Amino acid sequence: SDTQRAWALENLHSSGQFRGQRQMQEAVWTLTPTGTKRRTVYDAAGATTLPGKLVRSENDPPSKDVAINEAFDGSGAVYDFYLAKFKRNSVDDKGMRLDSTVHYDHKYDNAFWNGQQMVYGDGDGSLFNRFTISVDVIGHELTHGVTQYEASLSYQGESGALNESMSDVFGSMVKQFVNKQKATKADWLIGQGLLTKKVHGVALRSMSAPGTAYDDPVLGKDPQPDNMKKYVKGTQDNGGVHINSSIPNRAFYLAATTLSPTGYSWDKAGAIWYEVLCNRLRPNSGFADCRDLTIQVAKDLYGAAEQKLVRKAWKMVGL
Ligand code: ASN
Ligand code: ZN
Repeated sequence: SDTQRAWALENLHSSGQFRGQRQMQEAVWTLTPTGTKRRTVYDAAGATTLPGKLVRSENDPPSKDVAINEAFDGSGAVYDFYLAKFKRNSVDDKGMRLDSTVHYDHKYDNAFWNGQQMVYGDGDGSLFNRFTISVDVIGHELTHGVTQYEASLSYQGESGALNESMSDVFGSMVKQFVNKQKATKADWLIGQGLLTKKVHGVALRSMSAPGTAYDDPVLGKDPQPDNMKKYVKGTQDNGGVHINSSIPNRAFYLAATTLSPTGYSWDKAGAIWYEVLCNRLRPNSGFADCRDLTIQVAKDLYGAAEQKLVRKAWKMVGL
């Protein structure tokens, strides 16, 4: 089949027998039909060399290692979500392979997209569990890849907080898609299950009630603001990209639940945000730009009633 020929091309390339990376990519794209998931999972075995040892590829049986299977299944769910709801064919919309590395470093308390692949730590077991445990976190990391290929939001200040927010918005929708949850039935938490039982908290972040996800003697209190009036300035965290992302996050939560009171987040709000991410935002766009663009796209896609609800959602977070 074409798919098998595409994989054969990639294998030839990996073994150094094929022409250039670019030509190889183009050959793979033209041979791989939309809807073909191409996933790999690697094991860093506690080290930081990427990608590590290949431990699972498409069509392989499940591993005995739960983190390997969660990375594999989670990236599959993210692929399925983007294709089913936005007709998007992988991170680059050209069928790009989804590569993940698990067991990165020792007791590593994070997960990240490195510009080419996902990377997951095991957590220290004291504060954090393994980072593959929450499918919204997998959706969050892969959406950094989508943003890189689309709006390319600069990772600092307001554009960086929008970049972070897009990852939470689509990560949360991935979880709602997997759980078949309507907007008003979702918990709107990011990273539920990631904090150990020892921690006083329920998740990494709350999109509906920012600032309430945890309050713990070791971790401190969830620092996220629920309104532009409380925007956190400073140089830490690239100007608070993981802090102030809660402001556009809550605008999305309010838009999704009011635009689709009996439906799904992606029905209207998700479709608006997706169009804005892919075709309207620019690398240096800020919160007010995102507000104006989502208000405009609500009118373009749906009409005046929807436009009014999106305007109201942003107004409620001080924009
Ligand atoms: N988990 C974090 C994120 O995806 C890692 C980072 O700071 N880039 O935003
Ligand atoms: Zn992120």
